Amino acid sequence: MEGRATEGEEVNLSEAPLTGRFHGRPSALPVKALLATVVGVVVVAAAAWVLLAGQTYQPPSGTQVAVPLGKATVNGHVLPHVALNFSTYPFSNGTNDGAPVHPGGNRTWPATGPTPNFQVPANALVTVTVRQYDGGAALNDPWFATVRGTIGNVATIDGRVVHAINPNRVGHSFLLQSLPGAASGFFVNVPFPAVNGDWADSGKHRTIVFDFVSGPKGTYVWNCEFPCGQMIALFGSAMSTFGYMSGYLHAV
Ligand SMILES: [Cu+2]
Repeated sequence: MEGRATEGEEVNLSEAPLTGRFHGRPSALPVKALLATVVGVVVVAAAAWVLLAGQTYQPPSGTQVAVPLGKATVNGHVLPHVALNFSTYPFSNGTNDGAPVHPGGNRTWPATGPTPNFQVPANALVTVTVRQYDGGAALNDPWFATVRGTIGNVATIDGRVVHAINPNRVGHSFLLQSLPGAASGFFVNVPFPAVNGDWADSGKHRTIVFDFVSGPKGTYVWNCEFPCGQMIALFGSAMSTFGYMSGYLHAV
């Protein structure tokens, strides 16, 4: 990932020039200050709206419908068993393994492909296989380095069963939860370890496999908890634009 280590610069206001600031009558100052603030807020809001409107996300491959694998028994219940597959990339344009990542996407943004949107049967065993091609760094909170809500609270990483990964070497993560008011308590969290070296074109990746039982019918949302964006403490751009490091899971 590029540009992760940007700390905010401190500005020493005591060194700001103090001359020539005010020219109006003293009684006009609060009104001018208020007007300036209002204009500033409007300009910033307009700029944000224009930027975000230009980034409306369109999944290049639509919604991935899970592949049926037959039946599985979980805690004495026979459930449909299905499979999902996706990859996490250090960029959001071009192709990998022949699949478009995000045509027209911003190359400097990491992304999930070929789509971040999934459909599974309700109350089914879902086996997810992830190929993680990105480098990484430390989580803000090591809590997210622990696997939670999967079968056995484990994931298999490059063939090894783990309960947690190193919180300082995380590439991306998958935190899946229900929307407010639906399927209360549904929660899955799986961290993906970083690749040493950064680029999907190198062909290097980590393989993460995990199983979870989907909840009742409804729409669920997932997002990445590794600060892999830009600006806003690295929670801007790809992290704050829906569809790059976030998406839907529809249980039908
Ligand atoms: Cu991420």
